[in-house]
Amino acid sequence: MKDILTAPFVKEMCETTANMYRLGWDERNGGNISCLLDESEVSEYLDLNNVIRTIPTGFEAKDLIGKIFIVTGTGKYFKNVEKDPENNLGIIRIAKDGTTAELLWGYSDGGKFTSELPAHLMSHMARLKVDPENRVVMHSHPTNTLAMNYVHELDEKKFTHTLWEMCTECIVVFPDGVGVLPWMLCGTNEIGEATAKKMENFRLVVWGMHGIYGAGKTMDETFGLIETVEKAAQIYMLTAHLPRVNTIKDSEMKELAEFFKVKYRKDFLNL
Ligand code: 2HA
Ligand code: ZN
Repeated sequence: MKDILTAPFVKEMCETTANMYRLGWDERNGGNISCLLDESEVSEYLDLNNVIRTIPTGFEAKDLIGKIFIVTGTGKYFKNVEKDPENNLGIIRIAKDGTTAELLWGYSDGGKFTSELPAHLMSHMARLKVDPENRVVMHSHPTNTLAMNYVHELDEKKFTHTLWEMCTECIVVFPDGVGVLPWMLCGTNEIGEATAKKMENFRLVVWGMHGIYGAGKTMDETFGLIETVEKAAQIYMLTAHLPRVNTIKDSEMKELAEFFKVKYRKDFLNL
């Protein structure tokens, strides 16, 4: 068996959490990531018959039975993942009953997966139906995105439209737009279900006055989606209180989307 700390999926979790922390998106224990792994890639590093312990997930994930995920731990700080991956991360497999997680590695101080596991697993199920290659779900508290929640209407058409206007490439990077949920209690199955419902149509979902969820095929793609929203939100926060002299017009956004051949939410433009 190879050393799990050298596995690309462990390294990628370390690098991504460190980047998110350095960007100021994930204070204290804020944020969480889950990534779907192939049995074949994990079996190079772990004996898949060796279940360390089982942990109830609190909900049923029938579509994910047997699937393996690497997931950040509850109460753990993104700041610390790189220093001690085995304590701050875990690799779990959804057991045959669909409601139990089998711990294969990690959470070494007796801990468990993020409290947002329902939102993650439900989002994985929703995204896999739309895109069988989806592997990553990421939650974060990016500063400007969050700030924008307090001064901008939480309407997904208006919110998306404003973001699209803030950087030329936004409509190309997230042509499917941004879904928006009102403030809801986090850590519950209810917010998980609401997020997953939005994930049927969006790869990005804002949790009102809390943060954002992103989903994608790879860590880079998912990080890049959130990063682009955060950049647009930053431009908005830098300019919202100033007179707007110039803007990207809806006809220009249409031109961009057509030139780059992306399938965009036409109903989010006013043409
Ligand atoms: O994991 O961000 O939403 C901590 C959180 C909960
Ligand atoms: Zn959060």
